[in-house]
Amino acid sequence: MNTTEKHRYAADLLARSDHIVAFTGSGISSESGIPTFRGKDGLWKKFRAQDLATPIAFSTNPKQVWEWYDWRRQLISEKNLNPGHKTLAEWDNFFASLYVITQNIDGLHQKAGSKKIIELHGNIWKLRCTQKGTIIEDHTTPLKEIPPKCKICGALLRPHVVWFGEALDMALLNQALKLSSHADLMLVIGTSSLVYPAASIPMTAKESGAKIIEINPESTPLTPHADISIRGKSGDVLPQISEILKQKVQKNREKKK
Ligand code: BJW
Repeated sequence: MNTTEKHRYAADLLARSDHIVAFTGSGISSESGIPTFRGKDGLWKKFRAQDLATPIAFSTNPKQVWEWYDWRRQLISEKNLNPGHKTLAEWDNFFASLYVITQNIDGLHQKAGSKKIIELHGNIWKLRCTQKGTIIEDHTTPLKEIPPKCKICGALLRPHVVWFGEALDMALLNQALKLSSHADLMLVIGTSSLVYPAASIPMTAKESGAKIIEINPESTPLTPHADISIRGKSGDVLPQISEILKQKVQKNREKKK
């Protein structure tokens, strides 16, 4: 199949599916200028995950961890949505049951207007009290105090994100697995499919009978299992598929006249 045929097939599958899940990773935000984790210019090429994204790193040096998150919050706040985020949000109008399950913490799917979103790894705009677990939303950049403290009890606040070695929120993970096992179609967009348990979600969908469309400039461990693997940037590919989809809808309407 050439690229155009793959786009047409993807649009066909979308048009035929009742339960669609878009499973996204940092690649969907890379065209907004937000670095991925593992690519050539990825965060883990410049920073050591064990110093910044583990509970031990935070308990050893909360200031260092918070300085890194404060820098990332500023970076994200300066970036704009890209056509990938916008297309998924627009698809809410076509597909009543479309869910976005994201590993991203940048909040850009919400900003684009997607309505049904599961954030598996948390959200960088939320801070959590290390004593009481209270979650507050705070979009201030830069933060006024590093490390920030809870206004209610004075304890240290931490980023409301999931670090290595930490369990994901079981309720969210179970909801994601349930949606995946009921999906007819899963689009896997901009993830290296390396980080577990999130990486098991597309395989759960596949084993339950869903078709898998992978959109990624690079191959991943999921590629051999995908029904369609589209090598390209999500900000290019998603709008192209959407255009074919709109033409289909228009043709169907004209036929019915
Ligand atoms: C584009 C593009 C464009 C670029 N368009 N695409 C073996 C089996 C199972 C688990 C493990 C295991 N070994 C170790 C583990 C544990 C570990 C893990 O999976 N490690 C692997 C690295 C091996 N997992 C965990 O620790 C998890 N917790 C856990 O297992 O708990 C167990 C437990 C149970 C009970 C009690 C206690 C514990 C937690 C994982 C948390 C991950 N956290 C991070 C940081 C989040 C916060 C933050 O951002 O600061 O989440 S790490 C980072 O990786 C981030 C991401 O969400 C996640 C996935 O990365 P993603 O999004 O896929 O990015 P990249 O960079 O990897 O890929 C980008 C892709 O985009 C590439 O493919 C590009 O080609 C593509 N791309 N431009 C489309 N324009």
